[in-house]
Amino acid sequence: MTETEFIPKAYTNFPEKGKVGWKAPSNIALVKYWGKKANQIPANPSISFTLDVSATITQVSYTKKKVDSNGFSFDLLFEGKPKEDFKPKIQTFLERIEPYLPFLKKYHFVIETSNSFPHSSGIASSASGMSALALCFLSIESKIQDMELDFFKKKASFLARLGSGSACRSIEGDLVQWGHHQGLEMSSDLYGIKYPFVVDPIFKNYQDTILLVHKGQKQVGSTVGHNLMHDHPYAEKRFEQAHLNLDKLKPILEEGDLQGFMQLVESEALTLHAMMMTSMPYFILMMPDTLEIINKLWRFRKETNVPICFTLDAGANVHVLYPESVKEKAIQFIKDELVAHCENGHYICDQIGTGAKQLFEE
Ligand code: 2P0
Repeated sequence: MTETEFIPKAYTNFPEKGKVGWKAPSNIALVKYWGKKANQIPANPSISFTLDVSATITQVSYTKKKVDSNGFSFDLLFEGKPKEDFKPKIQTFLERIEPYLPFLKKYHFVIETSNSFPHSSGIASSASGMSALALCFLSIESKIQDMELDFFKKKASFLARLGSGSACRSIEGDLVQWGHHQGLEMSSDLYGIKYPFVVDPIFKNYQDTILLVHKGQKQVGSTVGHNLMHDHPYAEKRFEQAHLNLDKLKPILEEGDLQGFMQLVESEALTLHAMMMTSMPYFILMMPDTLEIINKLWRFRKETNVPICFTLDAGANVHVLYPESVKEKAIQFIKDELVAHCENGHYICDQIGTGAKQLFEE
């Protein structure tokens, strides 16, 4: 589909008011998105596990304005309290999505949002936050104009991408691919799609224990981070590698090849960090505890053969990934050896999830 296909036909009916609510999950990339072009177009394709526990709940009340005005009108409450510093990001999001949701200036919105994970946990909330908000606005449009479920999911992902790239992978479960890739004809730079190939059951209930090594603000925001890939000496090779890794991942997922999976996922995580270390300016986003965790995990895996591996986001926290069949052993190891490296001993037990859920519609 093209961008213009997401522009609706002229509306004929506008409800006076209503309220919608959605819960949208976070996601963790296996092949990473790092680098983008104009209009939130990714420099390379990526694939992620949709999470389950880490999620954002958003509800949007809408009331038709008495007098048409040219601007957006909204109040924002985060965990029950007005949150002025989130407003510019929402304003930019509304500006970007307005061509595709031309009803937005007709209403006043009250947006109430909260996260299932602590805001200052260093866990990306932009993916779950922007996908929940995109779903709320699209639900309102679906009351003005009918749409098919398949189109709804694509458009929700398309809109979420305009808020935050990785958010477009947070609409559906359980594996989502975003970005055009030759190996998957229906893939698109404009939205994420549910991974359509055969996946071995070993990957079905995969676990993700998120070790919160550093809960503070991220050292490098995503805009600065993606921009580091412009004029980066290794950018082209890295983008090529992401395509190759998606090709390699297909038989790994199909055959339940855990060794292949662990190797590819860890290499992707370290490559992401290597890109940040070799850019100008350069950053080290891992902390001493991040490295301690990685070394202990490798030692444990070598000694026990338990198939447990790690991945990283653009920060110091570690996502420990393993199949459900070794959950007991993995959790014991995490508690005995890794939790000591977490800030205040905090970690989140998450797993693969099935995607966003509508909570209500009034
Ligand atoms: C990912 N990350 O694939 C990569 C890996 C972090 C590390 O996408 O600027 O918040 O909003 O499009 O999606 C984080 O960047 O960036 C990210 P924007 P986003 O999950």
